[in-house]
This record gives sequence, C-alpha cells and structure tokens, in this order.
Amino acid sequence: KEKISKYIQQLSEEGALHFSLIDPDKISNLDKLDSLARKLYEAGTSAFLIGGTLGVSKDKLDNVLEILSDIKIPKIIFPSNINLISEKADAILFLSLLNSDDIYYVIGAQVVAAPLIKKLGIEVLPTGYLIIGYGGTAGHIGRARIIPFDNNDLALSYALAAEFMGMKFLYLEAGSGSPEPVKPEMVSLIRRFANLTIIVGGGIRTQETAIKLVEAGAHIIVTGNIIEDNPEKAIKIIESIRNYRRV
Ligand code: 1GP
Repeated sequence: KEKISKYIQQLSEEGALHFSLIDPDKISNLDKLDSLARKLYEAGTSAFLIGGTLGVSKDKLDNVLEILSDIKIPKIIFPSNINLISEKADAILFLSLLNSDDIYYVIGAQVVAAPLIKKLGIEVLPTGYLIIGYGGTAGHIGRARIIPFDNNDLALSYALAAEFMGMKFLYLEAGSGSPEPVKPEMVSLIRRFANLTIIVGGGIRTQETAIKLVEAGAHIIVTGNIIEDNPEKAIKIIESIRNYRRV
C-alpha cells in the first residue's frame, strides 16, 4: 500500500527525478521498446508514465506494460480517459483536470473509474492536472481554459486549491509537443507556497530547459516526444537531472 508514493517521496528527498512518458500509440517500433526502455532506465529515469490522448486502447496499454514489466522501476498509468486502466500497472495518476470547463474531466471520469481501480487494487496518486500556455491535443480534448504561460498567480491559486482539496501531486502540463515548456518562474512560485509534489511536462527538449525547471523547484520532469524523436538527447536530459541530483 502506497508503495509507489513512498518510492517517489524517498527519491525526491535526494533531488529531482525524471519520468519517461511512453505513448503506446506513438511508439513506431514495439520490438525496439524493450531496448530503448532499458537505456532510459540505465541513464537514470525513475519511472515510466504510460498514456496518450488519442488512439490509445487498453490492448495497446497492456502490450506496453507487458514489454516494460521486467524493468525494475514503477510503471504508472497517465490516463486520458476511463479506458486506460490496467492491473498490470504499479500505480495510476488519478488526475482531475482542474482548469477544464467540462465537469467530465474534473470529476465525471473519476467517478466511473474509481470502483474499477478499487477492485483491481491499483495504487492511486492523487493529482491536480493543470494545462498551461499551449495545451495541444490534451488541452483541446479536455476543454481546458488554458492558464497563460505568464499568469503565475492564477496557477498558484489552482495549486493551493489542489492542496487544500487533499491532492498530493500537481502536474503542470504545457501539452505534448508544446513549442515552449512551462516557465521556471511559475514552478518556483508554486514550489515556494504550495505543499505538493510538482510534476512538469510538455515541450522539454534540452538539458538546459530541464535543469532550469529543476532549479526552480520541479520535483519530477517528464519527457515524451524527445524519447521517440531523439533517444540520445533524452538520455542526456536524464543524465543531467541525475547528475544535478548528486551534487
Ligand atoms: C505530455 O507532459 C508530457 O503529456 C510530455 O510532453 O511529449 O512534449 O515531452 P512532450
């Protein structure tokens, strides 16, 4: 019980972590996933997030979870909807898209998913999900009322509300493939005033950007696209976060 949450908490005490996002619909070659995943693991990524907004089925999710099953770091579902629930995962980000205008993404899907998650005994990581600046497909489908990149006070207000409602994690999402990531200033303000484990993702493509976000106080950096587009670069990002952690 609460195994993954404790794992994240313990590792976080040593410094920032990197999570590798695998979108089962974007993996061009499933045969190569095992060796790619091993490289990410060896470089020092701390968990796999598995999910995507479009074209993801439970079959594809299970397939990816199966391939990753021998790698000894947590496999965490990053769901876009209620179809992405699998007992093969170690945990699930139990997301509420706090800045959605559609109640389905705030509390509807969660109600439908909850009894199944309970039955399967999957660990939940209670997470406020905020879409910032760009949003991409997730922002469109989730009907997000997007928080501008520079509106730090607005983002902090959502973060505090998430904390007061008992959420443990806050995912600041610029959107997969965003032309720019969430700004370090937003992260540092939230880190200073809210007691939440801060996850930052969307549009992180270089070590420099990742390290700036770590310096600002991000607990977890997520990269998705770069893993598929340029694995060597992804490995550099992971190593730079790990090395930063050591100093
Ligand atoms: C998307 O935050 C993640 O949900 C990662 O985004 O694919 O741009 O790295 P990228």
